[in-house]
Amino acid sequence: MDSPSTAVIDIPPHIITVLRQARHIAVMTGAGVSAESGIATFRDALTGLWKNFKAEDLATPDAFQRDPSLVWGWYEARRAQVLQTQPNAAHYALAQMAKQVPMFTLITQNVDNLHERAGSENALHLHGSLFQARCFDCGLECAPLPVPIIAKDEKQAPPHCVQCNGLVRPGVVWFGESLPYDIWQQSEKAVRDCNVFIIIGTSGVVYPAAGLAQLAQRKRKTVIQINPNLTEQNQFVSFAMQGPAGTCLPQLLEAVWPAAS
Ligand code: BJW
Ligand code: ZN
Repeated sequence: MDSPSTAVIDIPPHIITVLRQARHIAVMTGAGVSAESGIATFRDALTGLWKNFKAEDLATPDAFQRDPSLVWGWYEARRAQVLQTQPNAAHYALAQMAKQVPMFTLITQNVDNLHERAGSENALHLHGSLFQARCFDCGLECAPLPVPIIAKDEKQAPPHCVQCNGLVRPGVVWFGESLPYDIWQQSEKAVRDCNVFIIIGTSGVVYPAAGLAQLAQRKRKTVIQINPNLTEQNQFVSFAMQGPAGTCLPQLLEAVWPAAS
C-alpha cells in the first residue's frame, strides 16, 4: 500500500471541472508549503538558542524592544537557513498553475521568498519578507542585507539606521501590527473576484489572513484546502485534499491540466 505521503488522492470530478473552467484562481499559502523544503512551520517547536521560546513570543514589537539581539539573531538564523534550502514541488506546481488560467493571484503569509525562487511572479506578501529590513524608529527601508553565510545559533546585534541611528528590524509583520494596506486590499479583492480559492499549508489561526477562507465561503466560491491535517478552515472548504502540498499540488495539476505537468 502507498504510504500516506505518496498516496494518490481522489479529486472529485466537479472540482476538476470548476478548476478547468476557472477564469481566476486565488491561492493563499502558509508555512506548510515550505515544510518539504526543510523549513520548520511557524508553530513547530523552536530549537537551539531559541528552544525555550515560542515563535509567537518572539514575533512581536515588544520582544524586539526587550531584547533586540535575541530577536534579530533569530531572524538572521532563519534567513541564513532559507538561503541554504530550495523551493519544493509545491512551489513549482504553483508557478505552473499560474500559467494555466487567465488570472491567478498568489497570496502568501510566508516570509521566505521561495515562491519567487520557484518562478512565481507578483506574490502578495501579507506578512513581509525576511529579505527586507527597516528602521524600528523612523521606518526607513534598508539597503539589501548582506548574505549571512551560516545559520549562527547566537544573539546578534541589529545594525543601526543610517538616518536616525535607531535599530534596524526585520521587514516582517509582527503580532499587533497592521498588514501592508495595499497588499491586504488586493488580497481581499482577489478573493472576492476569484472563482476558486485554494488555501495551502496554513493552520488558519492568524488573522486577518485566516478570515479570507470564510470570506470566500460567504461569497460562494469553491474553496479547496491542501493540508495533511485538519485545520480551523475545514468548516469553510468545499474539498479538503488531506496530504502534503509537495505531493498534492503536482497531483492536482496533473488531474486538471495534464499538459502542464
Ligand atoms: C503542511 C505540511 C505540508 C505541515 N504540506 N501543509 C481576530 C481574532 C483573533 C485575533 C486577532 C484578530 N485580528 C487580529 C488578531 C490578532 C493577531 C492574531 O491573529 N492572533 C491570533 C494568533 C489569535 N493578528 C495580528 O496581530 C495581525 N495584525 C492585525 O490584525 O493588525 C490589526 C491590528 C493591529 C493592532 C491591534 C489589533 C489589530 C498581524 C499578524 C502577523 C502575523 N505574523 C507572523 C510572523 C511573521 C514573521 C515571522 O515569520 O517571524 O506570520 S505570525 C505567523 O503566523 C507568521 C505566519 O505567516 C502566520 C501564519 O502561520 P501559518 O503559515 O498558518 O503556519 P502554522 O505553523 O501555524 O501552520 C502550518 C500548517 O502547515 C499546519 O496546518 C500544518 O498542518 C501544515 N503543514 N506540513 C501542507 N507538507
Ligand atoms: Zn531610522
